[in-house]
Amino acid sequence: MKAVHVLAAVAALALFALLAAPATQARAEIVLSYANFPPAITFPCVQMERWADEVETRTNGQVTVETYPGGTLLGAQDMFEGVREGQADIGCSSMAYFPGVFPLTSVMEVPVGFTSSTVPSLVLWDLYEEYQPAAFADFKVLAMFTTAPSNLMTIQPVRSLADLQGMEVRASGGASRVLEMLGAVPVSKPMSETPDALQKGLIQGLLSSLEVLKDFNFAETCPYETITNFQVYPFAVVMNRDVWESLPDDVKQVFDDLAREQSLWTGQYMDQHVDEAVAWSQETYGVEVINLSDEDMAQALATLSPMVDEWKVAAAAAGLDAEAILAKMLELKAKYEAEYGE
Ligand code: DTR
Repeated sequence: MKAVHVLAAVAALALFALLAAPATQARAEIVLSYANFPPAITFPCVQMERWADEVETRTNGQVTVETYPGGTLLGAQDMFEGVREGQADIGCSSMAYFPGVFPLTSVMEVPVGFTSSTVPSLVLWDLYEEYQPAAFADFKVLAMFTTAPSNLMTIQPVRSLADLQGMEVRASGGASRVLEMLGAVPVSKPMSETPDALQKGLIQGLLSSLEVLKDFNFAETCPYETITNFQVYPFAVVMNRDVWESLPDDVKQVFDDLAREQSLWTGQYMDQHVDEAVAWSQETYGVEVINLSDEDMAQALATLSPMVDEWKVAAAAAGLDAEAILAKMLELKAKYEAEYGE
């Protein structure tokens, strides 16, 4: 009889546990897809994984983020359209790959002498918050950040602006314009096609932030790195507006609280990763880091200064107060350079 009682008690407990389980999971789980275009080890995907982890932790597992690196869900060029149409809930791309589409944030593509990723990432985020650019009206923006400034990675050394004349160098967007104005021959390609172009001898180098020396192993083919600190590439992480509207308020709050923090985190991650990638390239391949003379740097910036006016004309044509936006960007640049000791 006793054993029967125990059995009955166990069965009752089991039934209770079964019935109770759904009640403790009453908060429906939210699963969000997040598309990204470059390989998983590159910085846009590293920041994506960090955001996904933070969201899962801060929502106590209520939100799960399924990440799709390497263009497995959407490529760089399809990103904004794909998120707008709901092919992915969230996506990350660079506005520099869409000339003319993002007239306000393209102010970040004017070479004004940023020396890090941290400062322009914060500047971009503040500009976004202050001006709420129309180009993002269809989205919920979850973060914005930039690359570190662009530098030359070349097969032959570029020790002066003269060495750059006629050299075929890969870039994209505003960076291609920079090369053209300085007398090089820009070859516009997405980052993913660059390794092949280098191998085939189609280009003699590239212009980008230096962390790619390690992440794409460009240090092996490009032993000369010339510091130019040209323009940065602005990036945005956007969410489908309808999906955003469907989220509960506490989840929305988590995303909002994370936005500026994530932008700053990405800038700081990139800065330390650039340093690490350069050190790794020196140790692994003995690459040489070259600084241009002060005269050449001054001449380069003077040659590139019409890019400021080109941006102003394009921004004004898009109905923006170009002078005010540019002034605000420079004011924020000075503020954050002081704050972060640059
Ligand atoms: N420099 C831009 C953007 C960029 C910099 N690092 C990476 C890594 C992966 C993808 C893009 C980028 C470019 O050259 O495309």
